[in-house]
Amino acid sequence: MRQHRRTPRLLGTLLLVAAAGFSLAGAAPHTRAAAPPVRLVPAPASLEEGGAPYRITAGTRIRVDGTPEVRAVGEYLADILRPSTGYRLPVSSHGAGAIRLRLGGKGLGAEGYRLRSGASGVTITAGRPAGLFHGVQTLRQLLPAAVERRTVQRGPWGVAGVTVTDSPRYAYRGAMLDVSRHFFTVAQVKRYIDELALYKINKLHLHLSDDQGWRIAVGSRPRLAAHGGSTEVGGGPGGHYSQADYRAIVRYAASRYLEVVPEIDMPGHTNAALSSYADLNCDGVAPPLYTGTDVGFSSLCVGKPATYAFVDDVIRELAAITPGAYLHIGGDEAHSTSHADYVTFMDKVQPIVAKYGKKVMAWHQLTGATPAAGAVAQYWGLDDTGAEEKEQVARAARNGTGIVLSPADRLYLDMKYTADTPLGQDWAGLVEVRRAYDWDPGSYLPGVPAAAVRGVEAPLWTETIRSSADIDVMAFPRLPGAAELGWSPASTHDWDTYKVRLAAQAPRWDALGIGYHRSPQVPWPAH
Ligand code: TNX
Repeated sequence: MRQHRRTPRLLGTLLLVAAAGFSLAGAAPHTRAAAPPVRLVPAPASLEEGGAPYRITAGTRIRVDGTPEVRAVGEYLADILRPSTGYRLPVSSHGAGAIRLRLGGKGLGAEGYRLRSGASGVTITAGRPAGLFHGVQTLRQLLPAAVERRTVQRGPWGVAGVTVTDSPRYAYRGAMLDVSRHFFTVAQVKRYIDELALYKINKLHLHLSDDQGWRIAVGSRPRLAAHGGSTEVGGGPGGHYSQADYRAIVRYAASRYLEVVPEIDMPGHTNAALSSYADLNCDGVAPPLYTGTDVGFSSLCVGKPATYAFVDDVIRELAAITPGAYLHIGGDEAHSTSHADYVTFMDKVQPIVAKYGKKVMAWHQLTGATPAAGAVAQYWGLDDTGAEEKEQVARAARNGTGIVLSPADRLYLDMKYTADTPLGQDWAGLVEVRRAYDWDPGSYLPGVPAAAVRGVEAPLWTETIRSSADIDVMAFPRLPGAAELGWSPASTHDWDTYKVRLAAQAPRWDALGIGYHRSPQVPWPAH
């Protein structure tokens, strides 16, 4: 805790040093600082600066502990560094290596790490490979932004002398991508995963079904993908993931230490399913496919046994290809389902999730029914959502339901930044960068015990989002703020220092080809 409190002061000092560094670079362009100033997002739990910098050179080797996971993290690091530095950077579990990835250390937890850099090299130590991976993200941010480019760049490749001791505030640090309203290919999802990994996000929630499209092949129900997946908002061709595609996403996410949380939204948001199988409708008539953006008009037929045979098929097949602990069953905006039917539905469906070895995750409307043991409710209300609705969530939390916070007027990445943001919606208001960052997940919902808060998630709904460029400009720069809320100790929370650390990310996004909203709230460097 003492160390935590030291961080903001250190960051303040850093800003002064950094400002001096910049003016120097401006005055004499060929004078290159030994290492860039330390500006990390998310803020680490503890950062001590001082000592000589390390410089990566043509002779640098990466030494890894001999397990396949650690070696893979070493290769991942080398794959980032080789194209821009042009160096060989061999990865080996033998001999010397100035960059070391090692398992060990005490008290770093499932995802924590220690990074020490000095004249002789950089050592990242972690209890688990996930921690090494997060430490590698920190190392990337200690290097000049040009290291992210895919062609050979001019060095030097300095890393400031630091000791970072770091572990996350929350175990659940998520981002959601709605692949239903518009379909996104496996390659597009992988690209987003790489962006999430940069900021130590560890959950990818995929919204796989909605009124406009069913996006995952279910072998026992082939029309869901073949018919239900055949369009999207605006009437485009849609698409779906084969189970092999989905497994490839899960594997790729795992290689970046993210767990996939798949969502099948029920009982509402189900027009694509209702259109695919007539017997899921109370009147036995399949509606046409839907390509608009209304919500709340569809419902599975709660009274029919066919509904639960369907849910069993879907959950069984999805659970079999999902190594993660959670299956998200939606449960939001069931405006065409009576309250009694909603409760009945959730009482029948939650045990199916348990039967296939998974825990229930659902939007917070689930707390209006009876959440199963071990369930997690995802809050997507607003700051000014009524006290009664918040109290219902708080009561569930006090009874053991976990809470993930996605306040729509804070973390919905599809909300416009300002009235003239070309993409997005504004039903929850305008969400500029400061608003997205400047709140505390630990005290956000009155009456929720701190221990019930599992973390945060930034959802990106895609009614208006069609490409990776669209994803990027809505996610950046708000996503790193969500990541910091999930990772960094509350004691580091400070908009004035955050905005400077955030601004320093922009050259990295430029190098990575990530377009972003140049919010006037953030002191961006000149292009
Ligand atoms: C509300 S958030 C929805 C989604 C929409 C989103 C658009 C939630 C659980 N339901 O169906 O896509 O607003 O911002």
